[in-house]
Amino acid sequence: MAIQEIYDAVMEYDDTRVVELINQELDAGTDVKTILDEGMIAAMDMIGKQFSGGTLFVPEMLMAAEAVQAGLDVLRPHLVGTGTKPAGTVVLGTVRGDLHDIGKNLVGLMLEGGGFRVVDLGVDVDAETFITTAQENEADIIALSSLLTTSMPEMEKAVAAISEANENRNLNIKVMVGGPPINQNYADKIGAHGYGLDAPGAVALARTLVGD
Ligand code: B1M
Repeated sequence: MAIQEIYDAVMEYDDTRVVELINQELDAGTDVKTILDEGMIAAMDMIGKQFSGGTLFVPEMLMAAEAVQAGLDVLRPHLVGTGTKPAGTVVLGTVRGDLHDIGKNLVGLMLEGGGFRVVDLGVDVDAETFITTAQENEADIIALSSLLTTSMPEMEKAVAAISEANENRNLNIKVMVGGPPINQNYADKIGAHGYGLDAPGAVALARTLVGD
């Protein structure tokens, strides 16, 4: 059996098969990161390319995303540690106007696996909800994800609102940002405290931001 079969099952939108194959790979001792990178993320990349090329459309993208989500649910216990005291609390979400959540969920899983307590607000989240949730949970970090060039301005607005809240409400919340259209330059430009290229990068960054 090969990781290729997981890739193929995502490409065929077969969530039952994805779950079955992942369980088999886990039983065989395959590394979780290999399953993620070479099976599921590689398939989502291909789906994106086909969408860009006009050979595949939104319903198919959604079905592939559902297959990946089903796989992530199986991997969750293997990514999440049993940690005692959390390394810090992160309020996580995809910014307003953006409904993509697979990468954000992956970041959340890896943060949990890295010992952080994660409060996941889901998708299409406005700046004030991020701030009030962070206040209520005494969070150290707000983590913003954006997949669309059209939702990047919402990220900028959220970072500005968090920065204002830090000043006016006497808070000390760090902001980290990520997602495919985001890069270090953009993070610097909008005044974020850090940029995570991918889920492991987000964990390393979160550790730095809480001073670990
Ligand atoms: Co959409 N979509 N989509 N989509 N979609 C993209 C993003 C797109 C690049 C496809 C394309 O054109 N090739 C394109 C955006 C173009 C752009 O703006 N530049 C696009 C578009 C246009 C759209 C719609 C507008 C399509 C339409 O309706 N005409 C629409 C928008 C809806 C909305 O949000 N308002 C739309 C809808 C959808 C679906 C609902 C069908 C579905 C989402 C389902 C879901 O998420 N539950 C979907 C999908 C699946 C995709 C692609 C194919 C896959 C995204 C994904 O999950 N990747 C995507 C093309 C692609 O990326 N290849 C595409 C896998 C995931 C693991 O990677 O999200 O990059 P990623 O996350 C990574 C890193 O970026 C990083 O870590 C993650 C793991 O390593 N990361 C962070 C992410 N957030 C982070 C935060 C951090 C740190 C790191 O710190 C806080």
